[in-house]
Amino acid sequence: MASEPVPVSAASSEFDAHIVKVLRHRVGKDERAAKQHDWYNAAIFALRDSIIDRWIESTRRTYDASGKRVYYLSMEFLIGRLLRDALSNMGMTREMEAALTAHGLDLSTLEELEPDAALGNGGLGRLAACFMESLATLDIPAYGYGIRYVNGMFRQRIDDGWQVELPETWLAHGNPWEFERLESTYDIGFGGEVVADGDAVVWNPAEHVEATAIDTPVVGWQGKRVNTLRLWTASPIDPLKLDAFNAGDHFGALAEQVRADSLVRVLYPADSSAAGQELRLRQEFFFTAASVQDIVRRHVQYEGDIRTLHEKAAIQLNDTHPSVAVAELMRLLVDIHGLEFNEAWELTKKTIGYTNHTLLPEALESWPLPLFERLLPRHMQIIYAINSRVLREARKAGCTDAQIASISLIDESGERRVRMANLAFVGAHSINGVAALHTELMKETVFADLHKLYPDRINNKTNGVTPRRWLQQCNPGLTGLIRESIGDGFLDDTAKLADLNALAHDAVLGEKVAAVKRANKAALADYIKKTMGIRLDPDAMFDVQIKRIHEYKRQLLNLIETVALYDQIRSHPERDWVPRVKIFGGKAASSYHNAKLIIKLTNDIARRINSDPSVGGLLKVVFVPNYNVSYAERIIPAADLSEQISTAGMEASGTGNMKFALNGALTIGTLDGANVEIKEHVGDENIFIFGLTAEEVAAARADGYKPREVIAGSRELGQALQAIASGVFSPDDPTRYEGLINGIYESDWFMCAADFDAYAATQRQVDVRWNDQKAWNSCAIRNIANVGWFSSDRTIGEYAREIWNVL
Ligand code: 26Q
Repeated sequence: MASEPVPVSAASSEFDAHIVKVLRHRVGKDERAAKQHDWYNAAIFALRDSIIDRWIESTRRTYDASGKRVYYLSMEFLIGRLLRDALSNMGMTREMEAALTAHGLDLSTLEELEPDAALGNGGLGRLAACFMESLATLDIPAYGYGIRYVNGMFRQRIDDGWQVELPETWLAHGNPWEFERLESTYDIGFGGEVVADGDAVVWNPAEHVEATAIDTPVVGWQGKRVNTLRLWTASPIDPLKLDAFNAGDHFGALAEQVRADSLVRVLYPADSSAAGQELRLRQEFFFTAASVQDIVRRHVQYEGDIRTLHEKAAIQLNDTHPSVAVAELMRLLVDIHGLEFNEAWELTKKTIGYTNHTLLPEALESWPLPLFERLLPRHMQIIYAINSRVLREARKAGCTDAQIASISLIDESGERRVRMANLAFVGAHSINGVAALHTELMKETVFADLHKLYPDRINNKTNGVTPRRWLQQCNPGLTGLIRESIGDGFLDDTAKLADLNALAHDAVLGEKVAAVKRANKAALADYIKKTMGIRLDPDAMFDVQIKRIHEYKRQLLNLIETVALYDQIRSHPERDWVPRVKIFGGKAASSYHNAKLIIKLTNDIARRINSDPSVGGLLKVVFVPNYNVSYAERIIPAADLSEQISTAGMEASGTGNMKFALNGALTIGTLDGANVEIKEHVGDENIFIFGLTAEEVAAARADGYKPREVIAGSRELGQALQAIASGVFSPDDPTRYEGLINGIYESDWFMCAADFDAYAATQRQVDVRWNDQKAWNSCAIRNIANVGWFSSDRTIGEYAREIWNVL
């Protein structure tokens, strides 16, 4: 970090004068002494002042109109950096640049000082961040509710090719975006017992912690509205037990502090398998209870009557992580506000909506009943009461015993467990999937019986991404070119990108799009050279797979094909191969052995291929360390080819797929998640689809799929697998990948072998298209023109009209 004082010069504008004043009075430095970090803080504080005015005005407007508010409850918000986003949405980027230039400072340098707010794992957390921005953009009064983790997503280091996890200390230099609201503090209880008090029921928790709100403003496009992201932090009610301390028990005296700290200490770094630890359930209840109490408190304070809650509040559950909200809201309505159970139940359902993000059985949350009962005894009673109601309805509707067992909130098949997805389903009036295919599969698989019982509840809301961050801010070159071509309308409404269709065959525009891409690739190549010491050729095809590492996402399929291609290039050096750079990035859950092995394999393959002179620059492989939101903002604008190759039926939606297409990359992908809808929008000729469909995958599994037979029928595949398994890429430990590859021979649950030939053949079609640059450019334009529908503004508009009844 630069520590040189920055040269002094005179203030050149009103805004500049404001920054200098802030530097002096809030940061406590004058221009002579100020370091880069002081200017960074001053710039944000100065910008913040304008944001606060809009924030207060937005809040007032909602109160005055007594408007309905949306409450988005999410364990994760993967926000990334805020400075560029806030400046751009406030329309103050130029002003800021000018003010900083007057002091010899560079905005992009200051932007790099901001740590990523990585309070999320991947897709689900990033979706929540895009949604917050679109809610503000559409002028919908909304609060995001979550946890202010002290350590968000871990930082990934690669040591000798292996992932090493390090804590990320994003708060080390303070956080200029946040506002602590000590007045918004709630007592959250755990454990204890439930006693009868006349007709009423009283829960006496054994433990208490305080939840305190810390707010961050969320600026919508053009600063129309500023909403609130409210994250909870925890503190002990009695931080230091003085009697214990005085009695000499210094550690015991601090136990409460430690217990509170642990609730907000870390984000669980798993994104696809339920961790199942007690601390996770405590975190879920902590932030959910604080949020629901805050919502109910606000409603009663302003409306007086709890019975109108559903008219003024829509609570959306981002997956099942906050589904204890169903029981907590029931508890507040019945135990605290004295409603009858039936009335409370109707009110709860009208208020709550639930979004499902996964069908993977191992990711469906359920808690051992004894644990749940010990931690939340009153909620357990309420869940039993809800269950008996629901099962009565099921009986009346004529459900079979098997159907009743699958609808029940309690899984009785082994040790008894509370099913959080069933709880969320029965407690919500709307249950939505995140892409059309995913929603259909929800109806046919996990929720089949619940869907039969409540056929009006499941609906689809295909995901979207915010075009401000994922086009305007990350790709100013392309944004400028689109403005020159079709005007500014698309900035307010991405549907207008469709005007580019008229220019899809304009060779001049095609070349300009390619020139922007070339510049973005050169910038990425520079960055990779600087940070990793690897030289990439910006004229090669940048073929990119960046996402969490998971077997269902099939980074392994990409790697096997890479090895096969390497083989081919060496065997047939005379052919005119398309030069490719294969870029991989992503984190593995700490406990996910095979995911970590896939990272190591990527690095082993990279080392071997990159140092082999016989491929002569035709093939390079890079694994970029610590992939995060900021890295995505560099890579996506520089990608030619977007890898979206999950086993069909397993990726609920995907959102990276949308970001790449919006930035003019072509997709190679399976008919999975939102790829299906992307294909419908861009047209079959402008996307490379391959592989089994979800239905075919299910059929193959049911019919006793035999990967060995498939491998025997594909020489290329067999050779690549043998090379990896026999240690060609791991001479230091030749058996390193034996188990991994054996898994493909033995079961191949994710169908890598089944899809290999189709994938490899499709990659060769990609080469053919690349060799016709005019055709490639025209496809890129078609992609940009036709993915405007995947804006999160469209998605949020649908939630607003069809689920929340706002707008
Ligand atoms: C649950 C219990 C205990 C510990 C961790 C978890 C946990 C945490 C995060 C389970 C799942 C997640 C995250 C899931 C996720 O990111 N899903 C993705 O959501 C995206 C937005 O809808 C989709 O686009 C992706 O397809 C989906 O994989």
